[in-house]
Amino acid sequence: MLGPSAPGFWPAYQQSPEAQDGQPDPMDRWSERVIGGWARDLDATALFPFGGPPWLPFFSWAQRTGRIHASPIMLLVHDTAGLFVSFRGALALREHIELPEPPPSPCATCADKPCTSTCPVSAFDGTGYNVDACKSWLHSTSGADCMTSGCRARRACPVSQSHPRQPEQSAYHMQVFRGPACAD
Ligand code: B12
Repeated sequence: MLGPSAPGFWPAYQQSPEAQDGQPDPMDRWSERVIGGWARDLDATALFPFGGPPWLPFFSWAQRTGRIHASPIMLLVHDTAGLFVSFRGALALREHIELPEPPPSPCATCADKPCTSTCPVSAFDGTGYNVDACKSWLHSTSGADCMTSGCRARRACPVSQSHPRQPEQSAYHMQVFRGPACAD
């Protein structure tokens, strides 16, 4: 499973033709070109988290790596990227590769679990995700902080805080997720 490596990913992506051509879905097209090229070189099959429905089960696959876990707010959490873990694609290889023993979930030793209490509209209750409440907030003036710096619950994760993800990268994804602002 392949995800962006911070902080180098965002500036490198910005130099790509897809980021500059003004056409729709630049990052998904970047992923298809780059990961598709690796797949050809490795005689592997490229798989992508977008392009659905139906969606390929990236959430379940991520948990099966052993290195990514369900957090208390049911977003995925990684030992070094924290709640900022995400995927641009995956490679289905023909051969089995040995991997080192995965570390435990960082949430197991996280006493305060700030992700559970930081969302300004309590969109995560531990069992589901209130998408309407989140999007309404993002469309309001008060939601500017989440829009420009990224989801506050994901940022609150102590592991995310030491992960050098660029705010511009979060802003891009929040914009895609929220959609255009109302015209009034
Ligand atoms: C649809 C979707 C959404 C929808 C709906 C989400 C919802 N209602 O919960 C919307 C558009 C709202 C959404 C939003 C976001 N998403 Co989203 N989304 C997806 C997508 C494309 C499909 C999910 C799906 O339905 N898969 C199909 C099902 C069958 O497969 P599965 O996911 O493996 O299914 C299993 C899990 O869902 C699991 N499961 C379900 N509930 C629970 C509960 C528990 C407790 C557990 C353990 C498991 C579990 O059980 C299922 C069966 O095995 C995935 C990518 C993908 N291909 O999976 C990204 C994905 C899950 N999203 C992701 C991201 C980054 C986001 C956003 C943060 C985007 C952003 N702003 O940057 C936002 C969240 C809002 C925020 N606070 O910022 C990341 C995960 C990041 C993370 N750390 O968890 C993914 C993997 C995409 C990626 N490219 O990396 N998303």
